[in-house]
Amino acid sequence: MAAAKLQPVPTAGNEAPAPERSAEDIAGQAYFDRIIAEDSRIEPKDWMPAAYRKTLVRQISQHAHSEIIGMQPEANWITRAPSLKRKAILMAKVQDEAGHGLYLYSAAETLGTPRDVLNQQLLDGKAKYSSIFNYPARSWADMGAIGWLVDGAAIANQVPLCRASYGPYGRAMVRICKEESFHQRQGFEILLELSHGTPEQKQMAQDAVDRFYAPALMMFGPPDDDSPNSKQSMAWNIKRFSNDELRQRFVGMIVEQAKVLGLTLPDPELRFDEETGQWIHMELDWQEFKDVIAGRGPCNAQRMARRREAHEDGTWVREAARAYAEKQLKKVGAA
Ligand code: BYC
Repeated sequence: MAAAKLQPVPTAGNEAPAPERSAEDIAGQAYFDRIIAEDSRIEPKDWMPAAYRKTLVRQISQHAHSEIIGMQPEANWITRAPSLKRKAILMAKVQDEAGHGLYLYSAAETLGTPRDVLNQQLLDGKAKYSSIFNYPARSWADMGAIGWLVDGAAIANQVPLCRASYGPYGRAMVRICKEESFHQRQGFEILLELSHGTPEQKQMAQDAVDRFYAPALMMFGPPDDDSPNSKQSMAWNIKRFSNDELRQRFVGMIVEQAKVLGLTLPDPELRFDEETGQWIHMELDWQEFKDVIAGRGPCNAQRMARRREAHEDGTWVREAARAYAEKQLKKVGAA
């Protein structure tokens, strides 16, 4: 039997000495700590810890990818919208999502990672995007459920991000949240109309809510004790509330709205807790959540195939834009 190799045990004596920090880094860290303690904003040219930059690029780019992939379930329904007015509204909403993706990629770029790189990570299947967009949109009522529940969950999650410590992210979120509010209302209104329509239409609305309720609650991320990034992100004032706190708050909001809709939330354990003054929801299927973010959800393969196809289709646009930019540069150079 081969002798087991002895691993060196780090002790105070043989630890590698910590790399020396430059005076600039020390001053930068002090500035950063003060800004965070004062709850002010870090801007792109400010010194920031490498881990803070990395966390922001991760979260902002995942968010941008979610907006772009999130266009697909609704875009599928544009040609099948029940009226010209509904079609126009849905088209505007899907275009808004593209805009959100662009603001967010721009915010991520201010941290030094080019958009091409972020996009390639998505195309290579290395980047995450929100679990919710791996569920199918089966009926017109799903446009209502997506607007009401998915955009509703997005607002509950994203309003606190308007106060994120990184300036470009917080500012992008302000505009996104305004547009998300319109999205949520249009979804609510679709469901309201269906739930006051024929018994079949009401059933279609209920069926959509039944399918989107649990996946919408999962949008807030894993439970707090299984959320590796929350603690640090909250200490840096990127996240202001934990995943569970926001999920709880969202459930409290939709309980009353469901009553107005005349629809029921598919949650046998839903109850109001007098002591905490909060609505308690059922335990979610976290195995399903893990499967979906690992690429094994109902529509992951379809969503990624469509995204890659759209990227290919857009090659000529990128080439034309590049050629135009080069021409403009030459003109400036010649002047
Ligand atoms: N789906 O430590 P945790 C929209 C990942 S777009 C997939 O709690 P964090 C809309 C998480 O990334 C909605 N993955 O992470 C668009 C992490 O993985 P990594 C998108 C998820 O970052 C079109 C790991 O699980 N909204 O509204 O502290 C039409 C551990 O989680 C999910 C945003 O992106 C998930 N649901 O908290 C309509 C908002 N949850 O990176 C609507 C901005 C977690 O360590 N993002 N993961 O490999 C956030 O607020 C936070 O990133 C999250 C997660 C609350 C989502």
